[in-house]
Amino acid sequence: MTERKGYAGNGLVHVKNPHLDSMDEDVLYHLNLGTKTHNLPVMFGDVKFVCVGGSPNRMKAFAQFMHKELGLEGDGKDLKDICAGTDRYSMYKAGPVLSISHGMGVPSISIMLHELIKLLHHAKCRDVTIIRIGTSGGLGIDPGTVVITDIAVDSFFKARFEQVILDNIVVRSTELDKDLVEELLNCSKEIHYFPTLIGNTMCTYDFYEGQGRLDGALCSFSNEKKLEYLKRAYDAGVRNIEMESTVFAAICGLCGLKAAVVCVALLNRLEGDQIKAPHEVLVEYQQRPQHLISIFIKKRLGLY
Ligand code: R2B
Ligand code: URA
Repeated sequence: MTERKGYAGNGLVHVKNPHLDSMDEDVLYHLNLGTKTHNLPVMFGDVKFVCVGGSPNRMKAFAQFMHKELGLEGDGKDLKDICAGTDRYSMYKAGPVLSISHGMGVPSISIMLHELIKLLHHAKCRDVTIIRIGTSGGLGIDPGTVVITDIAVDSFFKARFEQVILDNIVVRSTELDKDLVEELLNCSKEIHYFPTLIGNTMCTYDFYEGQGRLDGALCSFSNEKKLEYLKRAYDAGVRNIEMESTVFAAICGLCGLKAAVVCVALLNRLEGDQIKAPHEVLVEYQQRPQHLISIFIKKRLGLY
């Protein structure tokens, strides 16, 4: 069974859970927020852009960067972690931009997205665009290249995400917003110091064996088999590999959120497995998707 995408004609987030209405309180446990303990509409009602990424420090840096770019009052340096009461995720707000970490892998981002989307629903947010800004392994592309995901695919190069619900497998579409992809590519034309391209992104359940690496604690395949698989992925249009895009696309799509995935490639997987670039180089690479998204947000707000 394939589920249908959400339709949010009024711009509101579409939660598809009949049980929520009968709950007198909703505790967003992993975010340390709740409908009785916090005034979510006041705290978050003006959010229009949600940016998510794996690392808490990177998402703090992004919020500080956006604070400056949007010319907001005060020192962006003292932005507070809204989820400070938990060390599962961190969350920062800079005007209409919410910046949240999601940890590594499908289960981690999935928990965060359930609670984030309920938060946007309780806060009555409208017309929210959500973007994952992350890192990835490139396929046949230079390290430092930024990939805007066209289609998020699984390890079989299929545009699907399989969610086990009770003891059923439910197949969900991983379609992303095509217009958003073009809008982001247009924004990338303003930036000349790194290449940006559109390609398919493969999402895996593991960094080592799951991404065909030879350098994990376990490996049962040869270099030839690895390269044969990665080349087939390349021929299927895959240009980068990461660990969250399919579930991100599936959940956001079902809830009527316009979503995009923008990841920088830290290495070219056809040339190796280990990430050996110096720390400063990796830090600069990770700022590239942030730079692109800042132009996108400023253009949307009429500030660019
Ligand atoms: C990219 O980087 C992480 C693994 O190093 C993972 O979260 C991902 O998708
Ligand atoms: N993140 C991944 O998931 N894979 C890589 O190779 C690099 C970053």
